[in-house]
Amino acid sequence: MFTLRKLSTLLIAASLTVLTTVAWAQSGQYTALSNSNIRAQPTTQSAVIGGLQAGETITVVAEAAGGSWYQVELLDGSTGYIFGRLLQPPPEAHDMTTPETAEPTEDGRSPALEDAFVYFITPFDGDIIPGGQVWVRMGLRNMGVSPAGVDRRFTGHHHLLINVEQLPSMDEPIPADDNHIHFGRGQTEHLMQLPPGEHTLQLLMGDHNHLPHNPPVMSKPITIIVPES
Ligand SMILES: [Cu+2]
Repeated sequence: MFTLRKLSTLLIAASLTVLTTVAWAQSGQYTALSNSNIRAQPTTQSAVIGGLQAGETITVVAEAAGGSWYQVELLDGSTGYIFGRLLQPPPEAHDMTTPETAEPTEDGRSPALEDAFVYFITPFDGDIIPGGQVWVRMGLRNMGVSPAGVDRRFTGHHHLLINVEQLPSMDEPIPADDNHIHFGRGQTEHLMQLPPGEHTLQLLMGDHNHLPHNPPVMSKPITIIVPES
């Protein structure tokens, strides 16, 4: 009995250590990706004790339920829980001792951090969109958005590639036409109308000169379907 009891104590101690570490590594100001309920416990059966609107931020203090929920701090100092996929983590803090302007890499392209990535918040891959009106909402992690013409390190602006079979050259400015849409003012949302059929969408970041970064920051292509009405 002694060994079993000792073992379980050790296991509990070990898992507590892991939980604490994970919580610290990921705590910070998170942003709600959509309107979200705050619950008393980390389960959808639990009472709703508050809410967040899309775009609002909240302090995450720990992970819960194996990482699928976050424990958040409310204004009155109490805590509640939000389902993890509803929250976007804060951009990582990076070393700011180097110059703000990007040192171009040897080929003249702006550097990007290896862990930078761009993704579709909407639509989802495989979405069927009756009527063809598509809200494209563009997400970006570990780099920032700057308008075209603004040379600031680890930033760029979004480009939406629509039905592009062959990716543009990574050594030249991204083309501007009906299939390559630039968001040079730093937009992160775009409403567009697509005809019936299957469409491929992909996101590609470009720097102040519309050049892809090194390494390029691009999303996986997704496919959406607009049914014949
Ligand atoms: Cu551009």
